[in-house]
Amino acid sequence: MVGTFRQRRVVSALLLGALALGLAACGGVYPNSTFNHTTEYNTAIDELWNTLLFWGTIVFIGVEVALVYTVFRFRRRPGGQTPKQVHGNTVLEITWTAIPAAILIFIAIPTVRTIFKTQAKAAPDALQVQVIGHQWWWEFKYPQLGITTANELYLPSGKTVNFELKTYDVLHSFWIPQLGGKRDLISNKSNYLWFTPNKGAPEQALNGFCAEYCGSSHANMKFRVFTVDPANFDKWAAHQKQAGIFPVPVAPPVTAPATAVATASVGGVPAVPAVAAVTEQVPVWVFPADRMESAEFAYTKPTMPIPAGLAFDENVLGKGDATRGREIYSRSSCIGCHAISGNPMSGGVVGPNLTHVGSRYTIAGGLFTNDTKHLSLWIKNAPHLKPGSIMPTIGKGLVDPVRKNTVTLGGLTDAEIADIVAYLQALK
Ligand code: HEC
Ligand SMILES: [Cu+2]
Repeated sequence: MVGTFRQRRVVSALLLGALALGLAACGGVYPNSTFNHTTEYNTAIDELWNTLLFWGTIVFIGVEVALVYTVFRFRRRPGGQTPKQVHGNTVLEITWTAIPAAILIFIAIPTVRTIFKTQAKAAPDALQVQVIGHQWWWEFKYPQLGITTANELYLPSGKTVNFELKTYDVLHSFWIPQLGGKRDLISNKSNYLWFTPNKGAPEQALNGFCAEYCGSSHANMKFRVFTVDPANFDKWAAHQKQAGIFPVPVAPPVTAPATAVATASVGGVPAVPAVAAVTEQVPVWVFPADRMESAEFAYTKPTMPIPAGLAFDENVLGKGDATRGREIYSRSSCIGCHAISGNPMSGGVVGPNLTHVGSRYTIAGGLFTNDTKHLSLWIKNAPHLKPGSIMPTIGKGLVDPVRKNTVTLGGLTDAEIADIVAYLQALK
């Protein structure tokens, strides 16, 4: 046995500590990890990483062994002589050029192969999804299906999805760590990214992020991704592509133009025009609420607290009338920025499409849960909840922290906002 008892104790304590640290690194739950095999894309990247790590480890060990050997073998000894002095050594120089060149080949071949594989054009039958980055939320369009939604992305497992990445304003970056990617959204240019969520994989809720600094609420520009079975995706899509209509037509199907839903004019402003005949309503399908509530997907839930000092009249909170809400919404500034297919007054494109806002789990770029309290406060005073928000303060008499004005004309009372909330929540 070499070393004293004390030295051996220190060495074994260090080894034990290293082992404990190593094991601890394996035990955690890392929901946003990128080391996954959930798509062919991240599988290819992970395999490349493992290959490079393997060759890198061999090089590291080789270099360290040679270094340590040299240090000990040729160390200065008492009475030792000056070693032979040389100048130039062709064999040595060729060797230390050839070895790194060979190593580079080992790195370059799998790297270039992976680049070509992941940058190739997506299969022509892929599901097309347009991703449009906005300060500070995400717009998702499914051109083949006629769906426009925001901040919640549904993907069918086993089907290749081809993202066309664009921006409405500044640079953003689209990133779903668990599925792979991270690609920039660049002005006046479309970038592409494609992958296929594994066929038959369990349905999942995942986090998505903006990964390119884009202004004051960059950190608040998140989204949710749901990878679901193809049959469920079809149910989701069948519902989402319908118009967002309130009151929801019920059986027997309405065949005549729904004049009954249009009410008299309010304060001289024309009533919402009647909606074209609706013969059928497909029921809403979203990722199951009980699974969203479970600990399994707790990491996707918003945690941002409501800032202090924001109040909403408890007497009207959650007690709005949806029919009245539809009228107020349809004559307020909302319609200039938001679209609701099924409400012909509402065709704005500055803010998220609200056609099925009631069927979404979150609002404002995944920042808040889509419940009565958050929705009411959001409409009343968005810039206080989200720094820099492009959506202005709507609450009558409040001061807008971005625009520094007091909201008078066009401002709404808590009772009016509560009505709008009831309307938006009815748009499942
Ligand atoms: C000047 C344009 C503008 C006006 C006016 C406006 N909004 Fe918005 N709205 C936005 C923008 C932009 C967002 C996204 C903000 C973000 O997430 O950063 C938004 C977000 C929302 C959201 C959250 C949607 C989601 O899926 O995240 C709701 C609900 C909403 N607005 C309702 C309303 C209502 C109701 C009104 C009228 C009382 C209104 N907005 C007026 C621009 C506007
Ligand atoms: Cu950003």
